[in-house]
Amino acid sequence: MAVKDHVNFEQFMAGVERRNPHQTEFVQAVREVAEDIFEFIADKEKYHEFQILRRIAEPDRVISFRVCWEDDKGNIRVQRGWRVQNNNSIGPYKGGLRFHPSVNESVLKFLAFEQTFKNSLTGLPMGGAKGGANFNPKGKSEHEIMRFCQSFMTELYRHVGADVDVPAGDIGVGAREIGFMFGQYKRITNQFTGVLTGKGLEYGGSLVRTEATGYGAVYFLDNMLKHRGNDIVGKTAVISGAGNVATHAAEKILQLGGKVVTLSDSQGFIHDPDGMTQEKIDWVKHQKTVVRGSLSDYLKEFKGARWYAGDRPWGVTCDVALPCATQNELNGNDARKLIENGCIAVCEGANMPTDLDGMRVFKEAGICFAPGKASNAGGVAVSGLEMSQNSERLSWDEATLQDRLRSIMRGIHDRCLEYGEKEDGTVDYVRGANIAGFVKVADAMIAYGVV
Ligand code: NDP
Ligand code: 2IT
Repeated sequence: MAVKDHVNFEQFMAGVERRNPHQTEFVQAVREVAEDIFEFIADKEKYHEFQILRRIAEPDRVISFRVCWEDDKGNIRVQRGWRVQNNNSIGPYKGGLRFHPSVNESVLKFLAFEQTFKNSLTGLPMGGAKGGANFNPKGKSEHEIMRFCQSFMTELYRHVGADVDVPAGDIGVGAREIGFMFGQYKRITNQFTGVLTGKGLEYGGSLVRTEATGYGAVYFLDNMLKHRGNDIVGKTAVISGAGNVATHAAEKILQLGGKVVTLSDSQGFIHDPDGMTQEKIDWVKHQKTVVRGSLSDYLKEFKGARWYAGDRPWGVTCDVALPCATQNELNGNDARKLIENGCIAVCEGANMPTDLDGMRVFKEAGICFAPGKASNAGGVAVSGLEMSQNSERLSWDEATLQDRLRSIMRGIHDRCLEYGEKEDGTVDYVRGANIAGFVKVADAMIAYGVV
């Protein structure tokens, strides 16, 4: 076959920008991956020939739908829901659902694109997808949440399935919402199958899934530090977020001998110089999943802490930082502050929390930097194990799952080394994760031919 003309990186990105106007988050996520991939495939004709990156950066499909529900006063409310099925070359589509007013097509396309690489990195057979709605769960009653979830699933059910697409939780979607959606799926289809993960233990959920993302991120951090002859013992950690990922990351830091001095929510951050105890973390979990109130109430419960309204925690002196709230919550200035204050490692619990400028600053400073698609993959990995358990209609014990999570995170770390280790011994985890995630998906796509 004759060698075809190839676009270069800038021409490729110009095309992505032209085809996806105003989708800034999606373009950002593609740019961050494409830079490494273009360099890697420069001398690999087959990846050009099959237009692999061009195809991964075009979702298989974007499904968008209306979600009508009735609030407690009887008003009819209308939201927009989506499922972005990015790529199913290595397994059924898999990825979370996000309910947050900021959700739009760009955000879900970026998340589905990232998920494709992340899921590949886990070594498990899962494709990449993401979905959600521009629904704000804050201040809604249990009944309103239930009616919304049921209405959302009444459309989503026709696009998902245990061997087709398996959604899970993300921002604003936890055990409660998964329960309502699973109940509705079962009611509509009359089938009890593993169509969602993150389910309750009584109806097919997996032990360790709740903790997996935060714990996994800290295992990844530990692997990074150990690779440099260091560890978490005695390290001071600054964490953003106060949700599923942040609280479990805090808990694991504590278990491994570190000290956690901050958590944050959308209203501000808490600085507790004495360090958080398990009791304090349990209070935060309760406050966010049961009371559903502000993190600022921490001050009423525990002495010695301060609340910084409307601010983020990156100015607090630390050894390690874990952004675990949302995308683009850490910019170039934040990154410079962290480095000036002596931070030696940043491990992303959220998806794309560091913007492109922030990543550049970390890269130039040569600190350990773990991109979310590698370091927060523990959640979807245990989701993959939940799918395996559902398929064999068995439940594995906690020790087995904890072991599997630890070894999957170690496997991801080692896959990053394979493509990211430099001659001077330092590791570019971003490059490592991008390339290792890409290769498996790309080779599967080549095997299928032009589809
Ligand atoms: P939760 O809904 O449990 O918690 C989210 C936390 O982040 C809350 O404290 C919330 O504040 C804060 N937050 C959300 N949006 C914003 C915003 N726009 N600005 C400031 N703060 C914000 O979500 P998760 O912990 O599940 O998810 C956190 C991140 O981790 C996301 O990026 C998600 O995609 C990623 N992730 C989650 C996984 C999982 O298994 N759950 C797996 C892998 C990645 P408030 O309480 O005020 O709402
Ligand atoms: O971003 C993510 O990896 C998740 N929200 C978890 C997805 C999943 O399918 O468990």
